[in-house]
Amino acid sequence: MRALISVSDKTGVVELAKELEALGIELISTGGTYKKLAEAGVKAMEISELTGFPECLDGRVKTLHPVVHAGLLAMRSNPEHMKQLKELGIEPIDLVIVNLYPFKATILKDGVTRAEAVENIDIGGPTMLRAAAKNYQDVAVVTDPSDYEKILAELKADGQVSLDTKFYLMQKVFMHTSSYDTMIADYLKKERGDHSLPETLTMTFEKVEDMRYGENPHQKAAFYREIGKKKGSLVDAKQLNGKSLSFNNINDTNGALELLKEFTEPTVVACKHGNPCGVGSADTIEEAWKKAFAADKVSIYGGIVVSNREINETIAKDMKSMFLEVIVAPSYTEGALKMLSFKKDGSMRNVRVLELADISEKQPAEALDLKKVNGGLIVQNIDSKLLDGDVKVVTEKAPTEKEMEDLLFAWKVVKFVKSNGIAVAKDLQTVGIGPGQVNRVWAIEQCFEHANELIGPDATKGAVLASDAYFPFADNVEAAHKAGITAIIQPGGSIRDKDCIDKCNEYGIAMVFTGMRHFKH
Ligand code: 93A
Repeated sequence: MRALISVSDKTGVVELAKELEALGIELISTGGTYKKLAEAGVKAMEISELTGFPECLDGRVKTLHPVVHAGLLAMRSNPEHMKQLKELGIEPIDLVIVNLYPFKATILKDGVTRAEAVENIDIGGPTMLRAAAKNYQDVAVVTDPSDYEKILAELKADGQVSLDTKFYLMQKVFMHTSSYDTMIADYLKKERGDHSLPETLTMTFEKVEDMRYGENPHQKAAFYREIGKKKGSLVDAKQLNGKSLSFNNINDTNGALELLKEFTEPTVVACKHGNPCGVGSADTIEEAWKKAFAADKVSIYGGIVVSNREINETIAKDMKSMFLEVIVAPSYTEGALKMLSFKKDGSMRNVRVLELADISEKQPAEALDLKKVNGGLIVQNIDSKLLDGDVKVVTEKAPTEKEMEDLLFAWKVVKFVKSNGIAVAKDLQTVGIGPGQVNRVWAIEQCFEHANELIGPDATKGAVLASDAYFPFADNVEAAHKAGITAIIQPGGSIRDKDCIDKCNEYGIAMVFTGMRHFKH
């Protein structure tokens, strides 16, 4: 039996080779691998000895030789193949242990050049892998060091690798080479600055971990990370305390973070079921936290809280008294982290505490938003804009400076509320959020009901209202007036805009149009 070993990731290769040698398997290996084995006292044949040809072009040509490939591709059950091998003086290769040049690690390195990346495109490795995998009935081909033990156990027990295992290894090869090539294609697309939606969507994701379950306990789930450099992503957050994030935690926290990125001033966002439930901005983060909490003291229970400034002990003291699922901030004071992580008796708290240093870094506008539908995928660019130029005052009355500040605050919030979405705000604090309603007036009414119930009967007096899409009818203005709303921000563009403007003028409400819609589903 002959084995060819050529690996970039040399984890466990010496131990494996020693065992193979002990089993009487003849070893052949390439430059670096050969050196490593020789240093460990394992006897192997250099690939150049097998091919009768030196490794050349800085290692670009090592195993690309008919002696190797005929040895891998000859079908043992085909007498003609075996006859030809004999005539050509080629011996079959039965076992291939190959892993590829570290293309991923190379492109993730800071300051990597294109030349360096291209040099790390493996040619000979995938060629061997594909050849060996195609001939899977006769050749066992191992790409993953975590499979070494499995094949060794079979070789020791039966003197061969089972057909079942070889079939499994074959499938693994094509998963490996296809994701390797996808990674290259994806890298090159970015290198060219090509942000088009291609005929075939090439993106590579790798598993971070299996999750306990998905959206519900009976759904299987895993978390995958997109390969490539990212900024401000939850995927790269450092978890300082608590259990690993659940499927819903990740979804909700991601939503809360994307909303938080709209703000540069100290801001806290509380989120539940993918919708913000309380948002506050202020001069200090303590004030912002107080506002986000005061906005809805009920829904925050079991919620997610994200802050764009350091969390200190004053805030942590409040937070530890409530049940929160996840907290994310750029940093924590030592005392705050202690309070959030441990109970009085020294036992661990359950809340997941995450640190994300570049929490305010936005995704590039060309980033993709993907949604799986049954049988397909709908793909769009992320909704990266907030406004398209200045807002336009459409009523006789213009908003005051303070109203304008609140209008823009509410507009930022409503962008991240599920449609039909309404956000009502006062003094840079949400006082009512109406998410996911099938008609707009219900979303508005829900806001007012919640505001009155959660904050008090006057919560919406003097507040402003933001709508993620235009008002189809003037009944929305009617409802806003009844609740005491003094200014409205909405995209405009309805055939009944005039009715709405007239109604605002009648009630002395200021209204501005953004000309931009922010549906979110
Ligand atoms: O440069 S290559 O594309 N040309 C080859 O002929 C070739 N043969 C094996 N890369 C090639 N390999 C790769 O070399 C393997 O896939 C493996 O990743 C690496 C091992 O090289 P070494 O043993 O010299 O460290």
